[in-house]
Amino acid sequence: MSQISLPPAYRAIFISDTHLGTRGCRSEFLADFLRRSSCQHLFLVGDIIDGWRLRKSWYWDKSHDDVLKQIVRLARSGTNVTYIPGNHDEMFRTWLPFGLEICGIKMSRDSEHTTADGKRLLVMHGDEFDNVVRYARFLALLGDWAYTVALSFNRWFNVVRLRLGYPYWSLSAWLKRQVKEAVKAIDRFEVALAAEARRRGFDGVVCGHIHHAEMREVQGILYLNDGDWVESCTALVEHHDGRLELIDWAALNRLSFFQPRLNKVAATA
Ligand SMILES: [Mn+2]
Repeated sequence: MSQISLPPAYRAIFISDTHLGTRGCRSEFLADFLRRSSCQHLFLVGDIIDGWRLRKSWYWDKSHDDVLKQIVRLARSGTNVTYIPGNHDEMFRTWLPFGLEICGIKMSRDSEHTTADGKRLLVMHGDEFDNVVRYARFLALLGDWAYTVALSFNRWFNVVRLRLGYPYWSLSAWLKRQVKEAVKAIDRFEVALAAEARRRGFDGVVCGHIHHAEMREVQGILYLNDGDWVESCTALVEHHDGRLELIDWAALNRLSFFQPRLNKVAATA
């Protein structure tokens, strides 16, 4: 309770692509981040609750509840919370014309935010520009370890192919091509969002959707992607002087990304 009297740590926090309701969500880390963070403005930039999973395999545990409780707690303690539905929580989009507000959380198709130093930012999920991101984007995010695993797999894969009378097929060459295409797709996405921000007279754009945190200038427009809480644990924050920063919560806290379920750091309320 003593935390409530402290000034908020950040002016604004932007998170997206948490995919609550799926096993992939790093909900313990996210609940921990929200519990230990405070801000004047919290933007939930889409794909927060994964409604697609309602039709497939829904997964929900206490830590998913904790995330929602932390968001409601922030709203109750004076944080302006804006929820921008993405394509995985599009079920909320049909309700937007009614001016939906739940537990003090305002829902909006897109939004805007002006930083302390006067930068006007357009805030949107980004799936509106899906037509430019057709490639398997996860390939662009494959780390060295995945590549090493793929290469050793390739060796055995071709041993089997040879036995079955098929010619050699290079997985690594195929992967390299895919990665190149995925990188190009991400670039097209960034350019499309920057163009939209410029068209609407903004200095920058905050988005998510492609699970790839980034902060750079794209053709004179500030492109800010807050990343995700599935493949990484990233958030975009605005400091009180207007300075923007990407936070990697897992790296910051030296949390092991590969043993999240064993981590009990968020288990205490
Ligand atoms: Mn999305």
